[in-house]
Amino acid sequence: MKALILNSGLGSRMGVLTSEHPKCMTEISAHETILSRQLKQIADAGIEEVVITTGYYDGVLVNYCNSLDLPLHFTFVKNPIYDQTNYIYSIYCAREYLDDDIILMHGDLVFEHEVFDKVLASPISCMTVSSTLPLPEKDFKAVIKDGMVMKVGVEFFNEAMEAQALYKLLKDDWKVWLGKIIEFCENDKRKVYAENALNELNGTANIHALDVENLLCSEIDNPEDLAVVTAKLKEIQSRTVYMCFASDIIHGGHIAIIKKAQRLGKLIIGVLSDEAVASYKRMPLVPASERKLMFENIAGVYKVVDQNTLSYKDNLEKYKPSIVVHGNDWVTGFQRPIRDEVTAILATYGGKLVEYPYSNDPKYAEIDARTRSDLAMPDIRRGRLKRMLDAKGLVTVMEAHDGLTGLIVENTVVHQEGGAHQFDAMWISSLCDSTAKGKPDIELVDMTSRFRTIEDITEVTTKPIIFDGDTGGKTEHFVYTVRSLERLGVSMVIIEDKTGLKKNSLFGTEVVQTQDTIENFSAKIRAGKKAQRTKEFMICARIESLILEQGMEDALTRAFAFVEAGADAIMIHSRKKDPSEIQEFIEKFRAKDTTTPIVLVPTSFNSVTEEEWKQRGANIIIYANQLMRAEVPAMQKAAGMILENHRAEECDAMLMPFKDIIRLIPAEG
Ligand code: SPV
Ligand code: MG
Repeated sequence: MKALILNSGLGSRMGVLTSEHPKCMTEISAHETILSRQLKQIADAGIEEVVITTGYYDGVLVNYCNSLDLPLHFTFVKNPIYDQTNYIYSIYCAREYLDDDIILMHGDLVFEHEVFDKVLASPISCMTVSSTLPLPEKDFKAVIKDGMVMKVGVEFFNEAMEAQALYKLLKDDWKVWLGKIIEFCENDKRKVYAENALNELNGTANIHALDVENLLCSEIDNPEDLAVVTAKLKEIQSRTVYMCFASDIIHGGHIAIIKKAQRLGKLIIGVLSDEAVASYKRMPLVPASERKLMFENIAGVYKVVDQNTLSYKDNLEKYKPSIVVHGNDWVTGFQRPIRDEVTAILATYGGKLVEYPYSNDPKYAEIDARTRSDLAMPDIRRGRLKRMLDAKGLVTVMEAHDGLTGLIVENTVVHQEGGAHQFDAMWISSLCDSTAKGKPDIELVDMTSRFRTIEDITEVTTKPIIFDGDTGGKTEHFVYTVRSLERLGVSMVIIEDKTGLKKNSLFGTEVVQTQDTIENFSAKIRAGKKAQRTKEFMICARIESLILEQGMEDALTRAFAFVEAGADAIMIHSRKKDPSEIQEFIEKFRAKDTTTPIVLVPTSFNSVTEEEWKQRGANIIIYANQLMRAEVPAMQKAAGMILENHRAEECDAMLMPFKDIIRLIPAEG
């Protein structure tokens, strides 16, 4: 594609403004002329070849273009009789350079970027018109029929719209018009507009009327026009544009949309907080403070600000951007409510939403997949639980006991209020790991086997892992367990203050269970903390006092002692349906310790919502066995139905087709 700019005219109506240079060099703002603006827009669009017809002050014009230092290749064609002809003859003089798709514009035309973007995006030949501006008395109007330009001239008032000489002309259409221009000039019709030749073609040049309504697209004929255009440009240049980003990395697709947004005004970028990102996809790899730095270092970004919620409300009310830019992917799907809120707020103050097509380029999907696979790496996975706790205050954890349940925890998403709700981490329960192997939960399944379960899960997932370490075993063994878990990328081990043959807590006092002494258990914690090699790994002390009916005081004394010994978190457990003893513990613990994370396993006391636990001061909620309890009755039912019916047909309705199960399993390239 080539650009053709017609600059042979005298510009005599501009008065002294054109006494020393051609009209196109008239300044329209502190740092641009009509021509420098046009050329910059052309270069930004990736067009490299520019043909400029000259006449009046051609030497000044050539030097000026070259001094702009733009990535453009110029061909200057002088119309030797510019003072006796119209631009139809300038085009004729340049005809040998015009064998391509052409962007044609008059040299005195000023248009805003959005207009040029629309022209460039047009799949067919087009001319800019306005359905909203009044018909000018003496300037171009286009007669339009079925959306196509039939005639262009100053004399048409019927079925016409205001029109500007900014065209995109596909090669074949341009050929038809240029042929007619040549015919005119060779028959000595050189003092008319090039559009007079077009008008004889009766619409066969296939030029579509591109309605740019009130967007700036005006020619400058006299000082009054100049004043109007300058004022409008000032308003355009003061516009602010808002975009929000949640990504960890910036790739070419982001840069392309940022560049487009920058053309619409001063670009403010909102960086979504870690908490907000984690609430709708996953904990970001890069914290918000660093993500902000990335955007601050992109040339031309006006300001980078925090966006603390998925909702744009706070920032739209604070910054009142003239325009919000977003990909069109949120027109449907779970982000729709966010979009609806944005459009409603913009409407309150006359702001505008601009949506660009969402890039489905496989190379960006590949970058995303690569980022995801990085998340699975032990060093990256391990530290994310701590960061998530800092960012969200409360994290939710679901039990996984094999690769498949790991995938379910990894991928189950519920869309609510414009966000995507999912589990933050996985719990590798001793109860479910043992049950999956048909064994009792008495530390019978040895660590080698437990680690194998972790690996089955880490191979196919990315979310952080909390490991149920039972009693932690002998202190001398526990120190090895800590390092093995760190190597596996586990974020936290929870060990319970019991000793001897451990039984599952849900049995409570129905079975004999012995609580360890504060001294012994504190020593185990200390040894574990000393053994760990990574700074993010956490050891959580689980207190069994309420399970074993030792009272609240005992629970609290232990909790403070274990924190003193180095525990990174405290888990308090209960098997009562009534949550009040847990609530009392949190209240009393928080009165003295406001920071150590509190972990809960609300299997029995399951009526309290996550939000309420958060308000009370809890930080980690573990759903410890629900997936196992869901699968066992389903399997028993299927087995029973087949036995009853002596065939599988009857139970088919309750079964998931295997093709759907297979979809859960990622194909690794
Ligand atoms: C587990 O899931 O193995 C636990 C939690 O330790 S509980 O079963 O509630 O004791
Ligand atoms: Mg357990």
